Amino acid sequence: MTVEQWVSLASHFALRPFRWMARSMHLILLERFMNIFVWTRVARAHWASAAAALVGAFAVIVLASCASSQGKVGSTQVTPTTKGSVVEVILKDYEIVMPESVPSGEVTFNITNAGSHDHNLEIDLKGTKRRLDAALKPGETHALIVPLSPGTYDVLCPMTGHSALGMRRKLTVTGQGGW
Ligand SMILES: [Cu+2]
Repeated sequence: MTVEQWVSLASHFALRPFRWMARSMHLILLERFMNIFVWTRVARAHWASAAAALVGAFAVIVLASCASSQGKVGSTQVTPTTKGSVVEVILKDYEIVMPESVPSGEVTFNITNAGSHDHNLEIDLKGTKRRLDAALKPGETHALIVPLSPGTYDVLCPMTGHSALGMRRKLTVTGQGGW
C-alpha cells in the first residue's frame, strides 16, 4: 500500500464517528419535522372538533331561544282610529302574523286565514276569552272587535294542537289609544 492509500484508510476510520454524528443529526431533524407535522395534524383535528362543538352550541342556543319564544313573531298593519285601532291579523299553518303591540281602546282584528287548515283567533282577557264564533276556513276573513285596556295578553289559535305548533304569541296593549 502506498502512503496515500494509508492516509485515505486512516482518514476514513478517523472520520467515521463524525459521519455517524452527521447522520444521526439528520435523523433527529427529520424526527423533529415529523413530530411537528404530526402535532399540527393533531392540533388541526382538535381545532376542527372545537369549531364543530362551537357550531353545535350555537345551534342549541338558537333552537332553545326559538322554543322559548311565543311562537313566530311577524308583523302587520295597525291603523289607529278615534276609538282604538284596526289591526290586520294573518293566520298561517302554523303562525299568527300580527303586530306585537296595539294602542288601547276598541280593537278591531281583521283576521284572514291564509293557511290550508281551519284556524281561529282567541284572546285571553285574563278570565274571559274572546274568539270568532266559527273557525275561519282557508281564504276567509272575519272581524273580531275586542275592547282592550293596557296590559299584555295571550293570543292563540284554539284549534287542537295549533298553539303548540307555533300559533301562540303575546300582544301588548299600550295606554296611548282611545282609552
Ligand atoms: Cu290554527
